[in-house]
Amino acid sequence: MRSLLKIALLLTVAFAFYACPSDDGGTSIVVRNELEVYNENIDQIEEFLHTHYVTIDADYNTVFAEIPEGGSQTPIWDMTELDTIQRKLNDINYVIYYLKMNEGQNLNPTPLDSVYASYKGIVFEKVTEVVGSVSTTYTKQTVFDQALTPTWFKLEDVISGWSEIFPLFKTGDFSENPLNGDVSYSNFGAGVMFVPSGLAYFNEEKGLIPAYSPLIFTFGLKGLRYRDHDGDKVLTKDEYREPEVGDIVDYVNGKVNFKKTAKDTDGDGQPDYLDIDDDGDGYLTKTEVRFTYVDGGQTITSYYPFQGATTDDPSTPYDDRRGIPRKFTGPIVSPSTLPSPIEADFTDVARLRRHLDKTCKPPYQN
Ligand SMILES: [Ca+2]
Ligand SMILES: [Ca+2]
Ligand SMILES: [Ca+2]
Ligand SMILES: [Ca+2]
Repeated sequence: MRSLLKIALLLTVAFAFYACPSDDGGTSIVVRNELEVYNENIDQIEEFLHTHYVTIDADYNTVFAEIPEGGSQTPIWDMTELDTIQRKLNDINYVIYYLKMNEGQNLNPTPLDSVYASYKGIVFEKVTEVVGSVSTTYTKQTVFDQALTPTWFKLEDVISGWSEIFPLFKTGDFSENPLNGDVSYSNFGAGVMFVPSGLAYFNEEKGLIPAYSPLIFTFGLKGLRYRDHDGDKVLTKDEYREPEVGDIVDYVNGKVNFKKTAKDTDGDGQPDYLDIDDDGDGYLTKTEVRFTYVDGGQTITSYYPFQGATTDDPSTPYDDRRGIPRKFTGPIVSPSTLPSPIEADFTDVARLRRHLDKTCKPPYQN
């Protein structure tokens, strides 16, 4: 019974991997033991890291080459830019090696946001060639997919390796050439990830990727779009809580189950980033985070950001330093009125936002 269940689970894992970067269908073959495959993959990756060096140009284009006999090149394994993250999936402690060539300087995505990324995907395998009585073994690299011009991806929809590694990088700057419209990017997040097949396509053959192949992705994070999954005007990045140390990260079909670790203010099983009434008080979050202002004689409805700006922009007819307020804490003028607002209600960093506060019911004062 136990082994049947295990087989059923493995089959689920095997057939439900998401495709990245492009899903052109794949062929699944016999399902092998996941731990056995992982151990094999991590050996392949570590051997590659020990035997290869990398050259990187000013745009972080990356080329890997085998260190020749007696060569003095620094193996990737010894580079200070090499780091790891660990993720537990199906009782296996997965390690993802990655190179942080440049962290980037602006914004980083959560695993639920969209990234605008250029990338190159590489598979590698040991090949032995025999000519006469001489046999030579070398590592053959094959680029199976690449996008030199950045492309949009929802990190939720792509292989786990991507949704785990991209949030560790930030976007940079870009400028457009007014003469030809060419966009150039600078100081963006640029790296390389070495992904075991269990966090990619596992037993699927996809185009030039054989089943059970660990993958290398070089990538540049050129832009990102913060998403608002539930359309409640609070960005997912402010509703979703990143797993913290000690959290058990839950996986479904080889993908992080974001719903499990995300915060759920009202405990109704619907995490905040998918809940249109986060505190379960019967009033939509969207109505709890909005405010109105008058501009040119017209009353306009807008929505507070989660966190206000550090300085007020004089060109806007409202105070940009204000974010979603907490329950107002100012004086009660008469027994029939609600507490009046004070400025700290909009700016106190540690405040409980009113859409998360069950005791704070409409009507709201602006
Ligand atoms: Ca939202
Ligand atoms: Ca909820
Ligand atoms: Ca919500
Ligand atoms: Ca509510």
